[in-house]
Amino acid sequence: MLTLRKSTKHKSCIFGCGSFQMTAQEVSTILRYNYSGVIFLLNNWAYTIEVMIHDGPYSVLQNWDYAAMAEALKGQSALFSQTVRTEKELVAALKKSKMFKGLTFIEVILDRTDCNKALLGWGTAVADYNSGTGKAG
Ligand SMILES: Cc1ncc(C[n+]2csc(CCOP(=O)(O)OP(=O)(O)O)c2C)c(N)n1
Repeated sequence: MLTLRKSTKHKSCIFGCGSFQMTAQEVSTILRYNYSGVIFLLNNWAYTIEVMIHDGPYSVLQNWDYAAMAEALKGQSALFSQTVRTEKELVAALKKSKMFKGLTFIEVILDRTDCNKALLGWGTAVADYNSGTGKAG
């Protein structure tokens, strides 16, 4: 997260909700140092990489209110925090962010199984291998 260093260039980073739940407190540090840039939080409510191998209850995440959480960490620092559900909302949020001097936090709501074909294929191959029916290995 600390790649969001003070800089004249606009930096951004992208987090999955699963990895974010292990490192969320770093947003507090980023705000404390008044770093600017954009954090995109991709919220698909799950460890989707695990779901693609086997869809078990242990891959479900407690669905935090991520945008509100960033607000709670704000203190005296400048923060623009927003949840978006559509491309239109995302574009509007990015337009606002361009005018904003401070940290932008955008929570992007995704479908639980929204992933690319490569991950889908990889998950199936790993699941086959794990069950002993696959050709991998
Ligand atoms: C340092 C470390 N701790 C724990 C894990 C276990 N782990 C594997 S996937 C994952 C989270 C994935 O969830 P997310 O970031 O939401 O991405 P998604 O799979 O939904 O695309 C975690 C914590 C890891 N890979 N590395």
